[in-house]
Amino acid sequence: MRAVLPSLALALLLLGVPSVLAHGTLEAREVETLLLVDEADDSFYTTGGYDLYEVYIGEAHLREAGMGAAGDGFYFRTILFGNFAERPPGTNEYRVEFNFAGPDGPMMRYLLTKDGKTFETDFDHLMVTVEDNQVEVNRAFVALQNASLTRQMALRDFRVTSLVDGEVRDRAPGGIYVPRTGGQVEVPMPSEVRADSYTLVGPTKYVAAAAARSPAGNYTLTITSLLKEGEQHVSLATANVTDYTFVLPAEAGGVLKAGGTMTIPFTLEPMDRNGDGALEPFQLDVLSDIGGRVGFVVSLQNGTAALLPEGAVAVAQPWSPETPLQAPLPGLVAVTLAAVGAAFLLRRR
Ligand SMILES: [Ca+2]
Ligand SMILES: [Ca+2]
Repeated sequence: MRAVLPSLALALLLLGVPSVLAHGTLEAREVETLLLVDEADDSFYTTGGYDLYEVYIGEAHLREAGMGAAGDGFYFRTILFGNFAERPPGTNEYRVEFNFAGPDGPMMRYLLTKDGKTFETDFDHLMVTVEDNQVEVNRAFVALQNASLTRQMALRDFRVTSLVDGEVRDRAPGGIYVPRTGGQVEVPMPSEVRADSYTLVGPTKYVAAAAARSPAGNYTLTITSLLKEGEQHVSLATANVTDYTFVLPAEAGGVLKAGGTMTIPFTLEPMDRNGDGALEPFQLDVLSDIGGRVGFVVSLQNGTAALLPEGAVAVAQPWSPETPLQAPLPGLVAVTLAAVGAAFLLRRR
């Protein structure tokens, strides 16, 4: 049985509660989408729990989560109003649950505190700033791969719930709940869903990057900021460079102003170091310090080393230093397949 009190009842219930505590605010960021706007209510400072407010979603690459696509994910950013140090006597835990659904169904991640300073969570990464009367949740991060999600999938049904010792105190969307009623008494409060779905695009809203090779074999990487305001620091990262010689200038990267562009020259040559006649592709990431990533796979294209967009087929490709750079690759592949086929037939006999 769940009753809904009119706001007048709430006013009476909370009579005597000071409403002079100033709330911090969340500044919108251009790479993020506002999902929920929930009423901020000062009663939480005395009745306990975290008061839900605005909730944003954004996408970012976190190196801590992994190289390349393994480090891509989405995050919630929000601010929780409340002061654990002044919780009602006997209170042990403030907990916030983030519910959302992907194509395979509903998912939930939580964060909780038992001391108001440190947080336990099942988010892949959690960055919070704890202040006296609020907790800024800068990034509550979910790695896409860990959640069996990929780009182009839509997330929906965003709901956030604030609980005190397991009892609901605030919902977004939804009202607030009268303490010590077992979450049965909801007080309607303004609460809006601003976006009911969000389609994952990857951490692509920060920078764009394009690679080019001149006929003389000079390579350049052109990186452009996609931001309308603010600076970001750009750097490059590679993994598994075994079969290419890849040389960057000493100062590769740096600060990129809003809308700005930088060009990085580099040298890139095939080099079959282990002599197995194949070139192992490698991953090259253009990273921005605030979360952007553009991934490339360095591989052979028509016999020439090339930066291909991540996701392009990248398997070890046959190569030898004697191979003319313009040799048509399909021919090489056909020859190799024929050789493998012949060896297989010979073995069968
Ligand atoms: Ca609220
Ligand atoms: Ca609410």
